[in-house]
Amino acid sequence: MTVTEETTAASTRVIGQRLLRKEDPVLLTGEAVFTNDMKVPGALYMAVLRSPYAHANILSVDKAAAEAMPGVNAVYSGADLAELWANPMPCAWPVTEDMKNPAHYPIASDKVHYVGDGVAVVLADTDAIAHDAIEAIDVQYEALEAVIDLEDALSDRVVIHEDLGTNSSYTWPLLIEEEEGQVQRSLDDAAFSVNERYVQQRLIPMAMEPRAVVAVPQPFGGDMTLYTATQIPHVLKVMIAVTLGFPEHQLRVVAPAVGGGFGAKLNVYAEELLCLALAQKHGGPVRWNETRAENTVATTHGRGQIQNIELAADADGKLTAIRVRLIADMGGYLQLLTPGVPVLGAFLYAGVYDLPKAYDFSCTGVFTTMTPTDAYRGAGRPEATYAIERAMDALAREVGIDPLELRRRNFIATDKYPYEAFTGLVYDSADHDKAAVIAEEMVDYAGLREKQATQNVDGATKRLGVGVSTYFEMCGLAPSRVLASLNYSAGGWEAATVRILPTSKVQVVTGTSPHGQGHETAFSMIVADKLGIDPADVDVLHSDTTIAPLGMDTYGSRSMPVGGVAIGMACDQVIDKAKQIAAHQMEANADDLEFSGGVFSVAGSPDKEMPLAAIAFEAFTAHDLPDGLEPNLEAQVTYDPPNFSWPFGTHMCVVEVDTETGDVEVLKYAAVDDCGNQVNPMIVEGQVHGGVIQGMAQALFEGAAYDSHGNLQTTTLTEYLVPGAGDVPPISLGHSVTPSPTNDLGVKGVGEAGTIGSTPAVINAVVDALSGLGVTDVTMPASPQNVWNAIQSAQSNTSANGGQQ
Ligand code: MCN
Repeated sequence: MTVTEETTAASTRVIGQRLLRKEDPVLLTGEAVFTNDMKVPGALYMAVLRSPYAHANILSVDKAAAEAMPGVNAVYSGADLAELWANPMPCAWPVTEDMKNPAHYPIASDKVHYVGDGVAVVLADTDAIAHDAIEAIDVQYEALEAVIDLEDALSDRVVIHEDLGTNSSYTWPLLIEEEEGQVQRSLDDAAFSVNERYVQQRLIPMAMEPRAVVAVPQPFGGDMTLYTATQIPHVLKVMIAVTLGFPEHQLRVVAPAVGGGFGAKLNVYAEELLCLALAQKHGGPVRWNETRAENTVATTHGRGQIQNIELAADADGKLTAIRVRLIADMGGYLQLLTPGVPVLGAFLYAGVYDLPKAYDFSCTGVFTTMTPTDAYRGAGRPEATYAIERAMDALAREVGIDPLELRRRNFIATDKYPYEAFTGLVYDSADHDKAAVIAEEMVDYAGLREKQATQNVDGATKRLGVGVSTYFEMCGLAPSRVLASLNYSAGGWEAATVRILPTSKVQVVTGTSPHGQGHETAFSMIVADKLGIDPADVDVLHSDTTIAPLGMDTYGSRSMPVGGVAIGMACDQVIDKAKQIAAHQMEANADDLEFSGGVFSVAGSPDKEMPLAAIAFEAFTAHDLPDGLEPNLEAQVTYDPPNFSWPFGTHMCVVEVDTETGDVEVLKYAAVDDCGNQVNPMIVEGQVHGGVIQGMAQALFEGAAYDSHGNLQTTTLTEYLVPGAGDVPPISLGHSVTPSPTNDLGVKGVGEAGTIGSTPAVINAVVDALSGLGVTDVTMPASPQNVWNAIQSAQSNTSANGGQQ
């Protein structure tokens, strides 16, 4: 079911239509070329031997048996390759001046810090020989104690990187008070308060395509092409140049078809640097393909936080202060954005609520002996939303009112937008009540509450729960100056070129790098609308640093609000130029020209008109252009957005929990999301749908499990429960449309919204179902076992308290 408002605030010709995705036919017919599909004659296959220990000294690496195997070209230990690295692997987000960042090289030489850390590589004639050969390498280790518990890690009982002297990488505070001491005073004076502890389990991103790399050097001259399954060809190129000292102008990075990334392909990985450096060393192509099991340890994980959140409220339940303390699991090393992920969330722990300047946030990033963490769909923002939305439910129980009513009392009022938040950030536009009303109607909220009162009686074994979550996404990261203030090492701009070819077909070059989102379709629609042409006449070029030399790539739901807006601006510039040519050709004043449906006409002279197609040919022949006008019909824009974009919404989940088995059945799910004007509503719905399932997966199914020795126990899809189509309920989508005032398309991002809204909605529903039994929290994922344990422990607490809950 889809509850619709108009999908765009203004009626336009193409934008707002549900066009089928033009990128799908090649994907559906298997024609798309992924990195590992590439035929590269003469390539050597690389395999990486990975540490079976979470924490150990490397005593020796015996390569002899592997080297002697037929088909093996070379075997290298970390020590053998040490001279190749001009610098350690990059971390682009040093969140504090004194952040501790251990030197991290693509292959470990003397010590390993997680199961999966690379210790040696083989180059061989085939992938199979390379994998056989790594098993013949004999590495002797001195095992050290693993550290997998975040609070244990913080205690420094076992220091993982001895040279740092501590496991704490950094502590990042954000204290905002109207008057000094206000947070503590508000907590002390609160009519109602809650103090909650939540655990964000580690998640393993599971893109359909694991990672893959092919490095192809030119035989002469030193040029190199790196094909890699990445979200960030442009950022990667710069980082490789910096890390390896590789001449940037001789490096081309291409992301061929990429089968999903979800933030985990937003990184600079050891295997990319290894393939490139070894291709250079051997003077021929080197390739690597990650296995699924390898992917579970060698690709970054997501989440991994312990959250402590305190809310203070007045007698009406209105929030007066928030205090948050986080411990964030960095894993064994800092990858590209590891330390910044919880910092990004720091701005969202007040959710969509009108909080006075009484906010005290602090996060400590801590090293453990597990796979490094980094961005995973939402990156810090789902974690923040989870904490505030769970805590709002706890507060509602404390105040004794309905959780939706508590939220309504705290919503930022629509007439306060644009709204300057306590952080100084300006939220662009929102109507929280509208989204909540749509969601309420979709699930019949009032009816459910009545049903719950009759169903959840003493002794009931099938209990009904209703979960609510409201959210802001904070995406389109961001004005470059704001990123600078957060110590982020890159800008937030995006580049676009719009080029009208002589026969009036259009080429668009974008610096975004889609990997499933459908940019080719959506961006074609923007151009079609602006230029009055058919979207089929637009070709969108991307993901190749030679074809699209400028770009900041795809993450943070930025491609539409930054990249798409840049394309719209480039179209406007092309139209301006075309107008000068049209005016010249029609001997009219440019100010008198109107442009509509792809045709310039002279105001008041309906017979005088010139189609864009004719102007394109004039620009090509250059036989009769205005003096001084360059013969092309092309514009390039580099757009640095003036603000983040602030999508928002309300999600509601209805569950029935079996108290005897702990089984959770999702009966209904309603997601109401507002990303401003929707360029392609079908793509938007697909994004929300996928996002909701990913968030629901965190709530109910997925979790990386480590044993006490730091061994990952969920290395296959039988242990790591990625939900299949049959595991998730139908999801009802609704939306409202509140255009962003900061760009002329009125768009906001949507790629992460579903993930952000859904996890707390599901867990709030489970806890709501069981709150009559004294349950206030359930460990994620809310598996039957975890739910059953929560019920048992609540009941034993109840009996220990003499029956009082
Ligand atoms: N869109 C639209 N109208 C809007 C907003 C967006 O039609 N108002 C369309 C866009 O044109 C684009 C799609 O929706 O085709 C998502 O746009 P946007 O919100 O700008 O997000 P990005 O394209 O920047 O994608 C990044 C985002 C993130 S951060 C993750 S993680 C994620 C996601 O997208 N990973 C994905 N969606 C994914 N979808 C797939 N299939 N695979 C992934 O790895």
